[in-house]
Parts: sequence; C-alpha cells; structure tokens
Amino acid sequence: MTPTVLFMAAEGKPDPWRDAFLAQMPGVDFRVWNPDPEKDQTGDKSEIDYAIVWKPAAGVLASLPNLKAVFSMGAGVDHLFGDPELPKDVPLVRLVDRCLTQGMSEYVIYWVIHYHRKMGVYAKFRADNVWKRMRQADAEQRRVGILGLGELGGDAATKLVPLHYQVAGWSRSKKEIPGVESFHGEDQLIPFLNRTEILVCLLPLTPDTTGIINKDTLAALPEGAFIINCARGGHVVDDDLLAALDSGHIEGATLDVFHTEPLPADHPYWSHPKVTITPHMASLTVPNSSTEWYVKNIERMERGEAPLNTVDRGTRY
Ligand code: NDP
Ligand code: OXD
Repeated sequence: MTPTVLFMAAEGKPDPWRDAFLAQMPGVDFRVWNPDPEKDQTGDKSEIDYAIVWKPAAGVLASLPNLKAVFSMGAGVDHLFGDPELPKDVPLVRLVDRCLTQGMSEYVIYWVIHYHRKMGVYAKFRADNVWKRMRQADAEQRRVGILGLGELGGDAATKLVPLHYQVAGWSRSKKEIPGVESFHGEDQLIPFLNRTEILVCLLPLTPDTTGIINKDTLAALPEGAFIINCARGGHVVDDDLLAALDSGHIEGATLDVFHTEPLPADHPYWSHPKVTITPHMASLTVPNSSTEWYVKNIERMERGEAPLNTVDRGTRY
C-alpha cells in the first residue's frame, strides 16, 4: 500500500511538491488541501496518513483521524503551535533539508562578510561618487556569535571557521564543534554576547527564546556590533533594536524575519538607514530536496521505525 499524503500550505504552490513526490515515491496518493471546499482535494479524511504543512488552518489536522505524522515544511515549527487543536499523539517532524541548510549558511556568510568588509559603507561611497578606502579588518580578530547551534546554526558556524573568523555559538547544551567556542545555558548568554561583534540569530521561536534580542541583551554586545536575524521576528523586541541603532550602540542590522510578514509598509525598519531587509528568504524550502526528507521519513515509518528529528513538545523545537 502506498501512503496518502495531504499537502497543506495556503501560500505554497503544490505542483512542484506533487512532481517531486511522484518521482520519488511512485504511486503515492498526493492530495492538496484547500480552504475553498470547491477546490479541496482532501477527500475521505480517514485515508490521510501524512500531512505536509506550513501554517495549517486551526483544527484541520485534528479532523484527520488516522494521521501518522505531521511534517513541517519549514525547519521552524512555531507555526504548528498556533493551532489550539494540534493533535497530541501524532509525531511532529521538523524539516532538515540539505538545500535549506546550504542556503542559510550562504546567507549568514554573505552578511558576515558584508559587515566585516564594510560593504554597506562602500555602497554609500559609491552612491556619492566617492573613491575612498578604509582600513581593512583582520578576520582572525573578528568575533562572530551564533545564537542556536542546531542544524542551521551549527552548519553556518562550521563554515565560518575556515574563513578564519573567531566563531562562537550559544545553545542549550554544550557543543563540540571544531574551532567553535561553545557557550550554553542562560548563565553563559551574557558572556557570549560580551565577546560577539556580529550576532546571528538562528534559534527556534519558543516561549524561552521569544524577545531574546532586547535592550538588555543588546546592551551586552560591544559598541558598534551588528545583528543578523534570520530566525523569527519574534526573537527581536523591535523598539529596543531601533533604540540601540539610533543610539549608535548597534551599527547595523540585517533582518529577514518580522513579527508581521510581509513587513507592514509603515514599519520604521523600512526607512531606517542602518537596517537591511530581506523578505524571509534567508533560506527557502526546495521542493525536490525537502521531498527527499519527507519520503525518507515516511519510508521509515512505513517500516515501523520512528521518524527522524521529531519535535519535543516540552521545549517546542
Ligand atoms: P534546530 O532545532 O536544529 O536548532 C536549534 C538550536 O537552538 C539548538 O542548538 C538549540 O540548542 C538552540 N536552542 C533552542 N532553545 C534554546 C534556548 N532556550 N537556549 C539556548 N539555545 C536554545 O533548528 P534549526 O537550526 O534547524 O533552525 C533554527 C531556526 O531557523 C528555525 O526554528 C526557524 O525559525 C529558522 N529558520 C529561518 C529560515 C529563514 O528563511 N529565515 C529558514 C529556516 C529556518 P540545543 O542544540 O542544545 O538543543
Ligand atoms: C523555516 C522557514 O522555518 O522557512 O524553514 O522559515
């Protein structure tokens, strides 16, 4: 028996995922949920084995009586916990996708180098037709710090090491990543921030990490530090970041994620000269490679094995 998969992503176009599934799991019954009953292909709800979801509508997962697992279409699973009826006994599986990991490391490295080499300042010189050089900093003296050393933060940290930056990371548990200084637990957050000149956020959004970039943690960074937030908007207290940018304590921020997306047209970030905005594209879910992950896990489950990278409902990641 080939499984029945329900694709539920209001914003995502299902065709590339259907094609990838049919290529990688021939015979799969691939159905697409739609809020419009005329377009909805769910059919008999009792036939759905697996749901592939991004921001599922509340209550829909609970209406599937024989669901075996919920696969997040993103590495983050905070979007799942918005559903008050999220089924309790079904495993929730995070996405671990080689393209997602690669894309995020590219984004992090790009912006670290941007700040390290003062590319934003050179862009301003260019705009004013100014030919001017600034003293070049030494990567070996540049301290980069990554909040979150999981699949994404761990990969970015590992890839920054051969570029000779001084790399550190902060996580709940201690890590042993060659060349990366590991800070862990609440007690080591401030010492980690004290040594960090370019701060990258790659934490999951959970009750423990919401608002973690706030006036106190920003104040713990050295004068002139930079922020790169490519995790979730909820990690940042916007007013605190804006105040730190205005005071000059924080020199620049690259923000990919926001409390409200798309970022509202009147948000002060849009007009702030020290803020760079990208539209939640630090790394996107690639249909072909993410389907490799879903198929691998579905095959495991069909053999009676547990899926990989399930979410701990206590910590919410
Ligand atoms: P992982 O679950 O693999 O890693 C999470 C890391 O955060 C772990 O190192 C974990 O510590 C650490 N962590 C979690 N809670 C705490 C805490 N309270 N204190 C200290 N450390 C903590 O997640 P991923 O790396 O796969 O993804 C990270 C996030 O990136 C996603 O949740 C998502 O929000 C974001 N993302 C953004 C994208 C974008 O385009 N902007 C794309 C993809 C993801 P430990 O290892 O000890 O458990
Ligand atoms: C993710 C995302 O969590 O795209 O994967 O933000």
